Amino acid sequence: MDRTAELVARPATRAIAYDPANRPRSLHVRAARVLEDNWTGSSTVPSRGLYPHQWSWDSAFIAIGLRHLSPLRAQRELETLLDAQWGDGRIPHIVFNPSVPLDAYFPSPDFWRSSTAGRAAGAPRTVQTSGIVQPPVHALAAWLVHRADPGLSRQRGFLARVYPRLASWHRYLLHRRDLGGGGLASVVHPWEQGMDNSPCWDAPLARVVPAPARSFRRADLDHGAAEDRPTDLDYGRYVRLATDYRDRGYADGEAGGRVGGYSDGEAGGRVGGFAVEDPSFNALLIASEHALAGIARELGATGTARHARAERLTGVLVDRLWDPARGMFFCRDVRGGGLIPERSVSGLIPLLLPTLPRDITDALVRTARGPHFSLGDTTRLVPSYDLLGEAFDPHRYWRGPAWFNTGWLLERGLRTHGERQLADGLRQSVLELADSSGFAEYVDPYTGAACGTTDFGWTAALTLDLLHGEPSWDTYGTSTTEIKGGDRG
Ligand code: 9WN
Repeated sequence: MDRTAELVARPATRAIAYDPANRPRSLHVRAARVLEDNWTGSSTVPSRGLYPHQWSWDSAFIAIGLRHLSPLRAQRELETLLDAQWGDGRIPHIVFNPSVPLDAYFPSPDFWRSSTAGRAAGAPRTVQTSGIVQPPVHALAAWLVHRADPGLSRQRGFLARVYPRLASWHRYLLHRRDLGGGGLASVVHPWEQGMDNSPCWDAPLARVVPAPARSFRRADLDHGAAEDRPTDLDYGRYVRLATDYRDRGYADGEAGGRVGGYSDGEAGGRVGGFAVEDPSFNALLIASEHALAGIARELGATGTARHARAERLTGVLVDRLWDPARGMFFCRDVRGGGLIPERSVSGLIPLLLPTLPRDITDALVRTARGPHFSLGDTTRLVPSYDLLGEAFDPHRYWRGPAWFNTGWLLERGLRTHGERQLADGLRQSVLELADSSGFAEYVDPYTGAACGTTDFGWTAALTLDLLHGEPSWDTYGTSTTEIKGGDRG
């Protein structure tokens, strides 16, 4: 039997009971309580203290969990985010809550000035947002939310309303953000990729002249330990990049990224100085493209053209970011040229993709289990960065700690490729650590000790999702046979 047939024929995985022995309340109830407490009435904050607004990829992960509690609220979560979409298709990384004081989070709406600085790019007038983006998990989330209650979804016309917005979001990324000209989307700020201070950004960020520390006030240090957070120098560079992008009217240039501020490769802090093709960002875009195919089919189209595009993009991802010698994907520094030789969990996340060749998925699994990430061995949860890397730090944000969203994505990837035992082990670790850490934002990968904030939205949401144990090949809404072959119309 070939692998596709095997995946389709495999019986549905049943959720494994997680034993919350000696816990006063079940894990499910406590996860639901976090989502309840973080719900604002129209969306969910990642954390009441540290992140008191709506974040883009957080909302997608949160909707994936929320669908098990309230499919209606999960739909609303995504609709609220999409209501803040810009005319050029971008989904902003933060949608600000106007009732939260300006000094509660930095950078605040008066820094981004979306409705004025973003006017030419079609920023909404009535809601304030940031001007950068985050990983495109949204179509995947919309599809999973629909499937939690198709009747309600059809009755509300959920997919028909979100589909054109999601399609325009993907168009924005694949055209306006193809800054390397090779077919993948680039991020223009570390916050866009979501793993903010990953050592992957150290080299491209070194070209950016930091904004002086006295020119801004960090609000994050009011809530988190300084040693768990990015440094002031990192922040200086984040601020410089965002300021320059804003002052250019959030313009991305033309398709191919060869005009506007991007053509000169100029250093010194201009936004053109930072452009990176990241494996996880692009893998999520491709996975979401497969999900859009499922949505298109539900709405009466065939969806096969989108699956074909996703399959083609998987090939581009391999051509541009795969390193066979090291058995994983790497970031490409579009301005500096070449792959960035830092091993990040981002380089394992393409395992999510159903049409990756077998030799690549095998190599990814070997790398995940090997000394750099130690899946199922010396770590309790897969670290965000190379355990043997010089920059490894088990507590500092994305420079080593293990995060629950990446754990969830790898669990899905392992299951997609039939690695059931490893997936079961990873699932169990995510559940145990979410439980013992109080739904931490991230944990020490060796000890599981909580870092950052607790009662974190996506940790609770993805815990719920894993407790519900959905079979993997359904993630894309269709059989892998359709994804891998058939008519390309
Ligand atoms: C900047 C909200 C976000 C996550 C990111 C995470 C962190 C923000 C910050 O929090 O970033 O966007 O202020 O540090 O790195 O992945 O989406 O939870």
